[in-house]
Amino acid sequence: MPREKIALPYAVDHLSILNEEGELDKELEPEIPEDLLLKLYRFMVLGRKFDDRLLSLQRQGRMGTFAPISGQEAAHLGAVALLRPSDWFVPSFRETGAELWRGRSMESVILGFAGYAEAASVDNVGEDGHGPMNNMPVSIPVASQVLHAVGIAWGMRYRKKDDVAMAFFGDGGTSEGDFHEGLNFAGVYQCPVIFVCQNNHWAISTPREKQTRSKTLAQKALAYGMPGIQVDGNDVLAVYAAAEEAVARARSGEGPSMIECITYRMKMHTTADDPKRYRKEEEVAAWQGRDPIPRFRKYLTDKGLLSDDKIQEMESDIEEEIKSAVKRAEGLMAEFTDPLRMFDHVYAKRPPYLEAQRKELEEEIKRAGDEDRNGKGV
Ligand SMILES: Cc1ncc(C[n+]2csc(CCOP(=O)(O)OP(=O)(O)O)c2C)c(N)n1
Ligand SMILES: [Mg+2]
Repeated sequence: MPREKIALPYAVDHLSILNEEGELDKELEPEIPEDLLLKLYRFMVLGRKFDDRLLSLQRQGRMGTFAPISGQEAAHLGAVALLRPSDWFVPSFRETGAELWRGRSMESVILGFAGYAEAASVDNVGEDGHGPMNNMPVSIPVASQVLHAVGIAWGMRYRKKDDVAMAFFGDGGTSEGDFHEGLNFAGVYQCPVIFVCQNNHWAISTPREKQTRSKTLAQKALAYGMPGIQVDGNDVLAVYAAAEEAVARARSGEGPSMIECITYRMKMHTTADDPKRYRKEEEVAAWQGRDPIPRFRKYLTDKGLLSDDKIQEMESDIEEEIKSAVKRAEGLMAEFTDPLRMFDHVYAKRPPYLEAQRKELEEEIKRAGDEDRNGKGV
């Protein structure tokens, strides 16, 4: 009756294909069609520029709180690029690039963050006539969406479909019970789901080292009987290659996988906090050098797919698109501004005291309108 090792030593791969200088490991280069490579680049730039615009709108009081994605474009776009329209995209709140990729309009994103929930309801529009996409809305309760993705994936398996679900969450999300319950269920029932962790090193002000004693987050997958891989999340080719394997596995009935994308949140957690209070400028500066966009640009330029002129043209097109989306969103905001809406959606049946308040406000608005029309003003 010896004491012996019954589980083999576990190992987690780290994958990097395009380094910080944009140099390529030719052996590992994934086969990605040229139009898809250019589309990926375009959405990464769009994600970054849209983020900058949202931040200035928020600072001008024209938009509500939002979670910036700058620095994390490759980590979510590289993964979502593998999904078909009928697959299920299950985001947290820091995947705006992927939301746009999946057909959500910029005005819907602006309206959502500005608090116009109905106007912003996910417009499941497909692109190129692909028909509706299966997209879930943003999920604020940390890691709650992991369970939704697993349930959806279990449903796909039960219905014998080959669609998959892809759930996104952060490093902080891996400390939530929902994450562990979700992975456990997915492992036991071999659900076709891909868990994508954007490890951006911070969960608001909690650093990665205080999140878990585990050396990697990917290794948590192994405990639930599924493969876990760590990739350079600022290398869109590495994210794509890992997601390609994981999606193929899920689609062919081989069950779930987890991908840990090592990345960094370049801006604040949300526009409601000041990261200077809890992290060092030097840390941010070091990550600036690992930006996912310039290295991908170099790769595409080396391949002859991009030139300075093309880059310039793409950037000004994107800026125009953003400008007109902001204009449309602000127009819609005006349409949706009805103070009486604040009484909706809290109770299924409005209690009498709220009913009375609503009535009072309604009369007040009417009176103010009448006085206005009669020249008295309000
Ligand atoms: C269940 C729950 N607890 C706490 C919060 C408040 N909260 C919002 S985001 C966040 C940190 C999330 O960190 P991480 O999972 O690393 O994602 P990141 O914000 O870095 O993308 C916390 C604690 C919440 N939204 N939901
Ligand atoms: Mg985080």
